[in-house]
Amino acid sequence: MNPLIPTVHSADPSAHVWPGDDRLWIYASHDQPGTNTHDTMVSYHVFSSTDLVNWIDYGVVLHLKDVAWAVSHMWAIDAVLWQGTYYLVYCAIERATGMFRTGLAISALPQGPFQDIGFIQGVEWGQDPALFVDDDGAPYLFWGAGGHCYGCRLADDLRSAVPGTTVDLTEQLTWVFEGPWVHRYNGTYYLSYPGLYENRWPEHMYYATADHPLGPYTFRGEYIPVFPGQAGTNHGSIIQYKGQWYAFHHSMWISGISECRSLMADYLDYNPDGTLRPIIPSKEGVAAPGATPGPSHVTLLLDAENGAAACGQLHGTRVATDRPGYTGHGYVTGFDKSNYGVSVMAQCGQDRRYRLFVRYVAPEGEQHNKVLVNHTLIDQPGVAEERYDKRITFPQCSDWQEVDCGIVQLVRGDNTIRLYNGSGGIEVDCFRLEPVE
Ligand code: FUB
Repeated sequence: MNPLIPTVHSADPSAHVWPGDDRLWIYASHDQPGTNTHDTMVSYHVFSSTDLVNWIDYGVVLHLKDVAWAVSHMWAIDAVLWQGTYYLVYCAIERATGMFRTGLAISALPQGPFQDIGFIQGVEWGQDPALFVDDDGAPYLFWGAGGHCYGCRLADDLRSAVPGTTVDLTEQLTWVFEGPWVHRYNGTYYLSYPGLYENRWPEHMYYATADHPLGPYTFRGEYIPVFPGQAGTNHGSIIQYKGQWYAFHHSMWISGISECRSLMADYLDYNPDGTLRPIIPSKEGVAAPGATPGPSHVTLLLDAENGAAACGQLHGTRVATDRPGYTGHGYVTGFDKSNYGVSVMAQCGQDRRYRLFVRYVAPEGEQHNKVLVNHTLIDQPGVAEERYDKRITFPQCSDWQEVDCGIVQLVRGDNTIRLYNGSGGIEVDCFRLEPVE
């Protein structure tokens, strides 16, 4: 159902299906709840699903604090799997020049977290990047802002524009304002983009087609009109998943605030002549073929080992990878001194109750650890009343299992979850939060 991701405010969805992976991935920018400006955007989220109804939110995957060259405005993004590495392709204002740059950040896993490796050389005012890899393996970058749109061929390391290949596509893309996205259908290149009809807000979604990624493009019209509850902006991606085409975009359906957006998805179809059938954004939204449609269920999965890269922290503990079966990049071990622990950050769009699970092993016997949610010790159901000291019991186990820590209240914005004690004897893989409907 729409909004697709009701639990956290996110926008500018770039949807991808990676080879050999049956999940659909969305890379999205993040709006702080209650904000009335895009200028405060500082981080990105990643979501995955196999049915487009049940989703995993991996939390913050890149934050401004970890991008040395950037000062603000972490706006629209894209992602690419390139030579075995996942790249987040994003934009931000460069500290030295005040100019939008197109940053690259890398991860060995599609869900991040991503580590910045600098910005693409030869691209100026590189807002709203989209990276398209053609069938022959050639990478192209598109970007656009303030009523202009450009494209270029990228070098094989993605780090720079190939000199002499940049084309100004603005005149070919009627009403273009920003946010290009390129996909291919039946051998034709489709460049879709938010545009301002007669230079007036809000944005419509338009598209143009070409026989080559860098054009020339022919304007084809609108595929998402302005709709009730739309934000001032719209921005989207088009992709085929399990045989069905989808358009991902955003609205202000939950907040009613133009800068506090939520992801949307609708079915997209082509006419026999290859033109797109315009979409009316629907409450029903989408489900993958064979899946039961219904309200989206978004699990927050926060890997303990991500630490500061995901706005969490390792308090005296360390990351290990020796024990197989962990999620993400590893797990956290070394809880062997008083108050050693680990914390993760959970972002929410609204105050919401979740059931919290911790995935762990405790081979040496039952362990007792404290769990804080936003500076408050939580009680395990049925255990807390028996004792004064609030602790969660982690039964002995030598293979990964989850302990149910009960229902916790998260508040809109940033929430810190911390597990600590210091008795040793435990290794922590991840925190799973299931919204209580
Ligand atoms: O999300 C911030 C900005 O709003 C994006 O970069 C634009 O495309 C618009 O969606």
